Amino acid sequence: MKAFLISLLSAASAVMAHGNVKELIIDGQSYPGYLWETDGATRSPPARIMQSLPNPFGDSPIIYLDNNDVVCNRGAKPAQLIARARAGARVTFKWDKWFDDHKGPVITYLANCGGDCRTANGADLDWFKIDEAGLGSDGVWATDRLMAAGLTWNLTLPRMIPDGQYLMRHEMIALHVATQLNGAQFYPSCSNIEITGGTGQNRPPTVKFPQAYSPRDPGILVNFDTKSRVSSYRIPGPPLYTEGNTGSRNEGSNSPNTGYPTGPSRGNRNNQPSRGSASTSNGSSCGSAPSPRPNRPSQYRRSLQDCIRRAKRNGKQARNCKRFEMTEEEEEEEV
Ligand SMILES: [Cu+2]
Repeated sequence: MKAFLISLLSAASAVMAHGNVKELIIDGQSYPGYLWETDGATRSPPARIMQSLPNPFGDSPIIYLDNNDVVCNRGAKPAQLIARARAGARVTFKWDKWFDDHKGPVITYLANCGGDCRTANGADLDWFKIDEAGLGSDGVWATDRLMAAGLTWNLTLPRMIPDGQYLMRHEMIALHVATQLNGAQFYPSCSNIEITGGTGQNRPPTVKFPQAYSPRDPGILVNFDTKSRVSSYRIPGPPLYTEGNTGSRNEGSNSPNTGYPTGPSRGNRNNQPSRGSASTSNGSSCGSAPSPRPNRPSQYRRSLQDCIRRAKRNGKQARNCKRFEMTEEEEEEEV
């Protein structure tokens, strides 16, 4: 009975409030985010620039990468307002709350809607990364910088892309249990902006979501404990889109350390806590995984089965589930 209660409690804690963007300031103009608790509780939610978040659990993590939830969040519906933004405008994201043990990168992408973003489905679009920060060379995580800046994140829009309507996907990724497969937590949202006045000469290479992320990417399935000093971290997704060496695009951003920062090793490995347990004990509301940590191969197998089951249920092909398959090496390990 006690064990049952404990597992119920930890399952509940896995869906407790974490955070999302409550306001965007674009080119000096303030826009509310999608306020899932109130907007999502009304029959006809007010028009927003941000695609809908689920209610309940609009601020809970996305875990699985084998479906479209990670693109713009669960059940995201196109937003009906569009924020005007000059090319090169400053964008500020204001988050409502965050846990300081939820450490990881802050990443923002754009995708041209090819016309009207009010009917846009993020999974159909072509994305490029316009801002990223992970582990700074000072050893400070981007999420910590965001918290220190009053839960805000700033970036500058590109100046050299074609004018038009874009979906802007902004996310934090929490890595506190990411030593486990499907342990990383994604907190994405997508907002409509219309960029004008750009020079238009660049056509950035693009990726699709959710395919841009894979459960075993080095920045998603990690080999370090975020409670210890981490020496390097590779931000997931495609390379950052940059506009030559003008160096101006990221001015005013609180993410000066772009690229794939590999900070200096900060040594003292002796002080690192044991990695045996993935659960935290420092008062986080979402530190522990919903179930005890199985060894990795059987967890892959379960993810594969989950993936195939979900694909079948949604009438899709299980082709994307291939990435959950074990390597021969891992099969052997399990025996
Ligand atoms: Cu959490």
